[in-house]
Amino acid sequence: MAGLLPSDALFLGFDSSTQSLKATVLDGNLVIVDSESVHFDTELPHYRTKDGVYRDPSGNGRIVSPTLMWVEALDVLLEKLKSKVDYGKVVAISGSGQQHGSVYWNKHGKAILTSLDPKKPLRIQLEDAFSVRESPIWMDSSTTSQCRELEKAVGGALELSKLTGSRAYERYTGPQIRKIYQTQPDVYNDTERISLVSSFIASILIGNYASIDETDGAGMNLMDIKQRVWSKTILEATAPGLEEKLGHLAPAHAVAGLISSYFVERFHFQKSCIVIQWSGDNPNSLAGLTLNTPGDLAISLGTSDTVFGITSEPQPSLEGHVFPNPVDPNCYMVMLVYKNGSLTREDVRNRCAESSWDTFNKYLERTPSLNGGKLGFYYKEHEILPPLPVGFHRYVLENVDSLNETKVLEVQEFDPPSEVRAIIEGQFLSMRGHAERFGMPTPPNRIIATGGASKNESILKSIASIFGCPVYTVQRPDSASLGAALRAAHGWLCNKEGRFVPISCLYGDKLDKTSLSAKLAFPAGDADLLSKYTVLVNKRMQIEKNLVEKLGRS
Ligand code: ADP
Ligand code: XUL
Repeated sequence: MAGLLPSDALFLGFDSSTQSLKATVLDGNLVIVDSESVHFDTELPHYRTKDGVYRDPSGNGRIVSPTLMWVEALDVLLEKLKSKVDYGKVVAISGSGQQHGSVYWNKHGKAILTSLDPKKPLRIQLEDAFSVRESPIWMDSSTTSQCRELEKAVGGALELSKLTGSRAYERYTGPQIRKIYQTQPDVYNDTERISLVSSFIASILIGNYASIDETDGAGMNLMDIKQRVWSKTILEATAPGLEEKLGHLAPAHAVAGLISSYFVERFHFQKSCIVIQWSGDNPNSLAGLTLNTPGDLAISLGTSDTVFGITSEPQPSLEGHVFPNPVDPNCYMVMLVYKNGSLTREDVRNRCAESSWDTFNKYLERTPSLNGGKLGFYYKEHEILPPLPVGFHRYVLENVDSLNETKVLEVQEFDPPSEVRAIIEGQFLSMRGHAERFGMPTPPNRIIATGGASKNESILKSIASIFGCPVYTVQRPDSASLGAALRAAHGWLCNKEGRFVPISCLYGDKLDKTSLSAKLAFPAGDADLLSKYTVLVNKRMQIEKNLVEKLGRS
């Protein structure tokens, strides 16, 4: 683009997410030339995961994934892609990892990484490289006591949020590390290095430990978000000798290293191919959606649902998260995260809509907006926002159309079509309520929808009505691997120029000619309906507050 990228070069972006490993390949004009994926449950069935994870049956909130499964997925994906993509043309690689998940290398980790044998698959060679074989992931909620300890160490939850960008969350890596240190001190002591999912796969690609990038590093409760360095106070409160195990932080656009000879010899990558720092899936989606206007929001509907935008003046608070922006050092990313996203929608689809998205959508279209006052809260997993345990709560609000005093009745069940509308309206009313409370723009100028469920037009239409703004989509729902490929190109350019270059230089005014451009999917909904939803948002937030007071984690 604008001659800044070589026209015959390729840029490879990965996304190691909860349910699959995906890849997107961009050419020098930022046009997608190929994509591929490996679905964990179905393509690697010997790990016996469900949705890519193991849930502890005792209900203690422990959720992990087998670390080796991610390694084997890389073996399989590179084999699948090699007949379609000339790896010799790839000049830069980057990737996304599900945020917060952590990998624990044992004392042999570095030696194994630096001596990989190109004749053998990665899985066989990395089998004995880890001190913890099951990586805690973002869905875990088993570290509530460690969260409170870390908050106490810096003077409270708000103080921790001001320092690191978030109060302590169970899934964040700091509390996870502390739990391992407290419950398995030998395992902690045997750990040479701790990686995030993002820096873990970057490490395999460079054949050495890769740094954690400053953006994904903000999802650990360990990094001073203003200075972008580890906070010594919190490291000490987490576990002894932690700084050495974490290594240095690096900016997202930096080069992690040259690709290792393993990939040059086994897959014929060129020796000069560089690996750009990997980052979190949400930050890379922000890059892939080219989100650069403070009034715009993105909604990602993957295994988790997230809402994010940008700001130059972040106000870290008791809700939501602040991360450095991976493509703009002067700006931050703000985000809300829900654990009950696609898998909880699938549960309703399977129970009430014959396990079919078509039937699900038919029910959504057939039921009236506002659902005749039927309002639902569906937590199939312990929720992050609000911090409520597993459980379903259904209410009927009388006179929901009249905006007057309404009576709220709790009920046990809804008819199937109403249940479908209740989960969709419930999820997006909650997003709107919390986004407003977190200071995100209302209504946004526009919403860009991404993630697996963003291909569902009936869901997009509900978003446009509830938020009162137009909804856009991009060419493919996988913005995290697309964003990673774009960041590979960005990092390549910064490296070539020897300085940070604004990412917009890659596409200039020709965004429409690339695979990054967004298209209008639905215009803003009706204004009268929007004002009714505004009333409903407030009522929902009141009911939610009562639920949190009664049942919430503290
Ligand atoms: P992740 O990257 O977090 O693993 P994805 O973004 O790949 O997840 O999204 C996967 C989810 O997309 C599936 O769990 C599925 O429920 C959802 N999905 C796929 N197609 C549809 C559809 N037509 N309508 C609603 N949801 C869908
Ligand atoms: C973000 C989060 C999830 C994961 C999903 O804070 O926990 O969105 O990144 O992969």
